[in-house]
Parts: sequence; structure tokens; C-alpha cells
Amino acid sequence: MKTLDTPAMCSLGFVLLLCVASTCAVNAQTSNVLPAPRSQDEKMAWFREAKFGLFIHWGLYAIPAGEWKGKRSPGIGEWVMHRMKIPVKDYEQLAQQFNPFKFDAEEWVKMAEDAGMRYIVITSKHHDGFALYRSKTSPYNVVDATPFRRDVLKELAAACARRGMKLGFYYSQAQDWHDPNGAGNTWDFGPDENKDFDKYLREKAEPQVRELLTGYGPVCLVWFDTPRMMTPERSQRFVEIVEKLQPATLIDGRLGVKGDYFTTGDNFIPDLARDDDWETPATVNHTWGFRRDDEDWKSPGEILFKLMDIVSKGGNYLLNVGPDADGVIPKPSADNLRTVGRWLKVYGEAVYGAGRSPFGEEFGEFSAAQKDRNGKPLFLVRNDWRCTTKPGKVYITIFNVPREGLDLPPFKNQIRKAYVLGDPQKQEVTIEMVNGVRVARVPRPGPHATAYVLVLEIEGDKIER
Ligand code: H79
Repeated sequence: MKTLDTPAMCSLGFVLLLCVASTCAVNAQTSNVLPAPRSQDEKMAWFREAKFGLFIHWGLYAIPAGEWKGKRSPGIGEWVMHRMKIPVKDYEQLAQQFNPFKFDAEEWVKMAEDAGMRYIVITSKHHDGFALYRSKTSPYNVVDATPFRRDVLKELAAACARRGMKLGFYYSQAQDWHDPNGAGNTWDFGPDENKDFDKYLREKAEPQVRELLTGYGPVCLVWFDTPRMMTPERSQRFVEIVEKLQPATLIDGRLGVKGDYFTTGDNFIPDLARDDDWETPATVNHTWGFRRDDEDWKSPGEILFKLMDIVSKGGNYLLNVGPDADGVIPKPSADNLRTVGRWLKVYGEAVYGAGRSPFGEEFGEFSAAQKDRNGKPLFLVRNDWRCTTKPGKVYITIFNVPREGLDLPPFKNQIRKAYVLGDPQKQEVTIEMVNGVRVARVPRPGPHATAYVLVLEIEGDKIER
């Protein structure tokens, strides 16, 4: 008995100790910020490693969920106030109903982790002007205006700190449909041109961004959006706030001046690779904020292809979920993300910290005859495989396994070894020369129904063509 009891007692003591230690760690991490990076490369390092992030759109719009007074409001859910021209005095009443009793920050962070995501970006204030944290600047916030009275961002920041997840904040700097001088609300406050926009910036947006960068520990990035009326001077004021308070914090591409990286259009993936740092913000259905009627979820296979498409073109994938008014991330979206995460557990070496494709022909080609909607040559997409790289290694993620073996694109380097990622035996994949083309005899069917990764260990650090 004694010999059985003692280890159990020890481990109980150990667990208690761990709890105390981790509480201390949380306090330390939420009060401190990261040191100033010494170079842009150092500043970008975590972003280049991460590749896959979770976007969360959550706010009062989760209550109407795409419907207002029994009428469907088409389009993206978080735009319901704008779309239905809801007066401030009506829309702000929603705050009194905001009581998401199922909200569990730890669970959200755990979901992101399971999905293989390495950072979270949450709406601290969307265009509707409602702050998801305790703001001294405006009482229109989750603590002072709702029965819930809990600081959502505080809880999320603590959970992220505990689990080692990076956290960033979306902040709508220009549009604010609740403030008489913010951009966008013309139905209550008249045309934007007649507003004292700088009054709004100085008295609401700038102080709120300061609050976000002081009360919530290290903020990995601030995600500004829709830079209406954002002159370079106005934008620069936000740059200075961020740099002064948290010099390691990245700024996205939609502030109004150049940020630390380029942000593509919503749900837009470029046809070809880019050499700069960039990110695609995207939805899992057709809305950002929760809509009751949108259950058209992207499948795990579609998400996985987009992830590899983006990473192979040098970008990051910031994929959104819209929790409902109870605080629950819709189960189908969470399940599909977790399925992607299970794939990444096996094949993640080809993703995290990986560089873009050294090729390009796998993306497709411009049609000589057909035009797209804008009258430009139509890009004919190929989706058989995507390629990522690390020094001395080439990762080919194969989506359509060819019957006759995979024709490798031409390059000069010798191939030292070829095998399938996650194969415990690292069994050789044979490479044969057929009419001057190297053909990899890849397994068919492969070890995974959607896609698997062929690794080529090459002579030299990088591909020479
Ligand atoms: O936060 C998400 C969107 O709410 C935000 N960006 C992502 C990340 C966004 N703001 N503006 N837009 C996206 C473009 C909005 C276009 C439309 Fe509309 C909104 C189309 C229909 C409703 C504005 C109003 C343009 C036409 C009517």
C-alpha cells in the first residue's frame, strides 16, 4: 500500500505546485511585454514560423445572428446593423441581452491548439463600436453594458498565456457605427464628410488601442481594418502608439500606412507566390460573425488545400470562427478544424517555419484564350500538389496521387533520399529517370485519404533550377 500511495501523494503535491507556478506565470506574462526586436527579421520570426492562426469574430451581432425583427439580413453577420440601418439606440439594447454563459476561454484556446493554429486574433471592437473588454474610454463594453460583466479579452489573454498561445487584437480603427464621429454610420449621424473624425480617433480609437496594449500582456499583432479616411498622418499616430507601448507587436496591412505585412482581400489567395510577408484572412462558411442560417462549412479537405496553397506561396492563413450568443464555437466548424489539426500532427513539419515553393508551375497557368471577370487572362488552377521548403529539404504535399508516379519539376540538385513524412520506417520512395524527367514512385493510395507529404532530401540548402 505504502509504495503505491507515496508516488500518488508526490504527484498531487507536484500538481499543486505546478498550479501555483502557472498562476504566477500568468500574472508575470500579462503584465510584461516583449522586448524590442533588433531587426525586422527578428520581429517577424514568430509569424513566419506560425503559418496558421485562428480569427474570432464575436460581439453583439452574435445575438441577431443575421436576422432583425423577423427579417433576414443577407450578407456577413457582423454587418447587420449597417445593412438594416439599425439606429444606435435600438442596436445598443442588445448589450442587455449579452450573457454568453457557455463562454470558456480555455476551451477556445484548446480548440485552436488542437487545430494546429499558432496564434489567435479576436475582435476587440468591430465596426459596431462595442468593446469586448473593460474599457475606461467608453462604457459601451462587455463589462459595463452587459449582464455578463466579464472581461472576455482578459480571460482569453490569461488562457493564452497559460497555454503558450499568441494573442492579437482586431480593432476597427476607422469605422465605428456607435460613435457620432466614427466612419460608417450615416443613418444616425449623417455623411462622414461632416464628422469630426479626428475627435473620434483621439477620444475613442487611440485611447482604446492604448488600453489593449497595456492591460492584456504581450499582444502579437493589431489587426486594423477598412482604413476609410485614414490619412498617412492619422495612421502614423497608431503606429506610434503600438511602437511605444509594445515594440514587438506587428501591424497588419489595413491600417492606412504600410504595416509589418501585407493583408490580402478577405478570402483572397493570390494565384502565385509572393516574396513578402503576407496573410489571407478567411471564413469557414460565408460570414465572420455568427449567422444562424449559414451552415455551409468548408470541409477539412478544402481547408487543408487552402492552407498548403497559402503556405506554399509564402503566406499565413488566418481562419475565422464565429461563436454564437452563448459563447459556443459552432460544432461543425470546430470539428473540421480539429480534423485539419490531426493531419498537421503528422505532416506539420512541412508547414511550420517552412518556406515558399521554389517552383511555381504547380499553381497553374494563365489561359491564352479565356478571360476572367475583369477581362484579364483567366488563371487555370492546378491542384495536384503544393510544395514547401526548409534548408536541404523539399516537401511535396500530394493531393491527387498520380497513377504513373509523380513527375518532379526540373531542378539541378541531386536527391539524397525520398520518403513519406510520418513513415516510421522512412521507407525509400524510388526515383526513376524517364525520358530525362525524375519520377517519384509515390505510394497509391497514400497513407492519408486527402493528402500526404513526400520529403526530398537534397544536396545543398536550396533548390537550384
Ligand atoms: O471583419 C470582417 C469584415 O466585417 C470586414 N473585414 C473582415 C475581416 C469587412 N469590412 N468591410 N468589408 C469587410 C467589406 C464589406 C462589404 C460588404 Fe457591404 C458588407 C458587402 C455587403 C455588406 C458595404 C455594405 C458594401 C456593401 C454594403
